[in-house]
Amino acid sequence: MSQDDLILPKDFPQLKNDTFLRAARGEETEHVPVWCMRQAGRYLPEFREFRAGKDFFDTCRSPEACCELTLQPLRRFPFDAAIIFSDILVIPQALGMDVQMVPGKGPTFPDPLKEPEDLQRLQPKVDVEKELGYVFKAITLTRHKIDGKVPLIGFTGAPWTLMSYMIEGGGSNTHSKAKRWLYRHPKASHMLLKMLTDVIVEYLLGQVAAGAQALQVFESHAGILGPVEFNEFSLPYLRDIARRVKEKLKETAKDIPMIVFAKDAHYGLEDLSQSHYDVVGLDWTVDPSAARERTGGKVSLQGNMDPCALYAPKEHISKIVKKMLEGFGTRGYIANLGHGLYPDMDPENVGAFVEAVHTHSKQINKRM
Ligand code: 1CP
Repeated sequence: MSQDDLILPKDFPQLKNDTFLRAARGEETEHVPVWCMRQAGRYLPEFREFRAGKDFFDTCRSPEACCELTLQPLRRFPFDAAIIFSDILVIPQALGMDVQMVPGKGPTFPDPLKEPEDLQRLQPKVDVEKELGYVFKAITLTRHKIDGKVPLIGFTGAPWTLMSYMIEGGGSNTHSKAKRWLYRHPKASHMLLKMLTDVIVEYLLGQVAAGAQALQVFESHAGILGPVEFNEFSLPYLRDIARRVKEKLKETAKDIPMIVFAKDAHYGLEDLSQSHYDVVGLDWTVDPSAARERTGGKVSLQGNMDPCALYAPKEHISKIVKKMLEGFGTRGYIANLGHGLYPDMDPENVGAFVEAVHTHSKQINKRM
């Protein structure tokens, strides 16, 4: 038997905890499920030890390494879902761009897109299986190794967020180079966004075929857009992705919940709740009960404790969690942070967060 035969996407172990999937569909659960964005990350000493001395994207290209890093947080905490270890910037790489992870600086594009002519440098027709097959292998391997403990989430960056990295060449406070394109080159911007959307749809379908049991789309840079630009350059593509992925999955009879996380796009909450996603992820700037009211029971909600609340003493974390649960209610709700964990966070406090979600939600459910 070859190495590839060992990780075929079939005969996966039976799922033992489907709380996360049921909450995503709005069904009743005994407790509120919880996971954290960046749960596989540098706040864990075992993560730092494993990653030490290795190139970030080399790690992403190793299915065994991605599997190990995905499983690490599950050995410590009773999370109700796992997210595959990878990065959103593997898509610009698949389109032919060079992206490096520079320690202490973050992702860096040595040769970012500058003018619309630069679009010609991108691969016009990406062979997703060939360019991103390593992510699919990581997902399949992890589905086997996770042994049905919890569902595995696949993910992608959304078109606008990826476009902004491809033009900025890395992280940015203003995103003014990328926004310049929206105002000066709207046609080329739409061309690029459409190109990214097509690759993303195939990429997500490939992740499901490989074994992903839910999908999250990260529009991390939504907040840099105003409502008008969001409605023109982000929302239509987010919608198109969910519509096309769902349409295709219908043929396979697979029910895969889709989550959209458009950070800081509070103005877009009503629209996001009617954009074919099952779950809308929220950052911490949105009040839980107001979010419920504005989304009118059309979707499940995910989020949204301020990650920095994890710096508080454990008893205080417990109180914050209780209030958050009371605001969202315990049905159709997945607890998470409003953004990813930071490297200096104490794993013990992450544990306290998870425990508080489980304990308080069980108590609230008992009272009902
Ligand atoms: O060496 C390291 O470990 C670097 C830190 C790191 C990690 C752990 C990066 C660099 N990426 C990741 C993994 C990662 N990235 C995951 C793994 C699964 C998990 O959550 O546990 C996920 C889902 C991502 C997604 C991602 N990458 C996003 C969307 C989520 C978000 O934070 O808004 C974004 C914006 C990125 C880009 C990125 N990758 C890494 C960094 C430091 C950044 C942000 C850079 C910036 O814009 O300043």
